[in-house]
Amino acid sequence: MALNLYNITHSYFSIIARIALAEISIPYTPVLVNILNKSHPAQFEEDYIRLNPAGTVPSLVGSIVVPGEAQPREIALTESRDIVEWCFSLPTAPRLPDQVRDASDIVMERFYGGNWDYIFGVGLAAPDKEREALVAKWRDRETAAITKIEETERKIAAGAGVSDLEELLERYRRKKDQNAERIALYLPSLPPNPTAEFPFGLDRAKLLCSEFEADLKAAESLANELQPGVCEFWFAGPVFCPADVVIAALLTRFRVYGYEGVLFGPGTSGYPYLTNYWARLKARRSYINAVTDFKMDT
Ligand SMILES: N[C@@H](CCC(=O)N[C@@H](CS)C(=O)NCC(=O)O)C(=O)O
Repeated sequence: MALNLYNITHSYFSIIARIALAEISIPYTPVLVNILNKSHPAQFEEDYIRLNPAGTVPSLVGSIVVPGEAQPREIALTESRDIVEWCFSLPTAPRLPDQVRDASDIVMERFYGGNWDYIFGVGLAAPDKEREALVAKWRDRETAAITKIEETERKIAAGAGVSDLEELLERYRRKKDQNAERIALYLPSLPPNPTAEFPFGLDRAKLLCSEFEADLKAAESLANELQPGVCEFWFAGPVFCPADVVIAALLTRFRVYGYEGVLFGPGTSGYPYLTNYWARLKARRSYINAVTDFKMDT
C-alpha cells in the first residue's frame, strides 16, 4: 500500500497537507472525504473515525519507502501539523538551518497553538454574510454526531458483536461536545459583535497582513545574514519551510473570501513584501500542484 491522503479540495488543513507533500515530492493518492455532505458527512463514517479519532481531514495513511531505510515506513498521521513536520523531516527534504527552523517553529506555534481558531479560522471566515452559514454548518455537525451516537448506542444495546463500538461512541460524543463548545465560544462574538482586538472578515485579514509584512522583513534580514546576496527569501528566511506551507494555505483563504484584490491587487501598495511573496508562492510548483491544478476523482 502506498500513501493515501484523505482530504477534500477546499479544506484549509487539507491544503496544508497537500502543499507539504508536493513540496517534498512525496507521491500519494488523494481520497475524498466529503465533510460537506449535509445528511451523511463522511468524517462521521465508522471506518473513517476508526482511522482518525477526531473525525477531521486530512489524514495521511499508508506506507512509504524512505531512501536509506530497509523496510517501508508505515504511517498514520491525523493532524495537518504532523503531516507538514513529517514531510520536512524526510531525508529527501531540504535541510533547514537552525535559525530558519527556529523562526519556522515560532510561526507554526502561532498558527496552531492556543486560540488559533479564533485568530486564523473562524474570525477570518465570518464576514457578516457568512454568519448564518457558519452556524448552520456547526448545527448540522452536531445533528450528525447525535445521530451517530444514537445509532451506536442502539448497536451496543442490541449486542452487535463489534469490538470497538464503545470507543466509537466515545469519539462521536467528543465530536458532539467539541461542536457545542465551538458554538458556545464563538457565537457571542460573531458579527455583529466584533471587538477591536479581533475584528472580523477583511479587517481581520488586514491585521494579519500587517503582521506578515513585518515577519517578511525579518525573514529578508535573516536570509541576507545566512546567505549574503541571496535574491529570494521565504517566510522564515532563505529556505522554503513549514511556515511557508501554513501561510500559503491562509493566503488561499483570503482569496476564497474575495479579499485578494483589495489587499494585493493593482494600485494597492499596503503590503509590498507580502504582495511579492504571495505572487511567488502562487508561481511555485508545489502550490500549483496542490492548489491551483489540484483535482481529485470523486
Ligand atoms: N487539528 C486538525 C484540524 C483539522 C480540521 O478541523 N479539519 C476540518 C476541515 S478544514 C474538518 O475536518 N472539519 C470537519 C469536522 O470537524 O467535522 C488538523 O490540523 O489537521
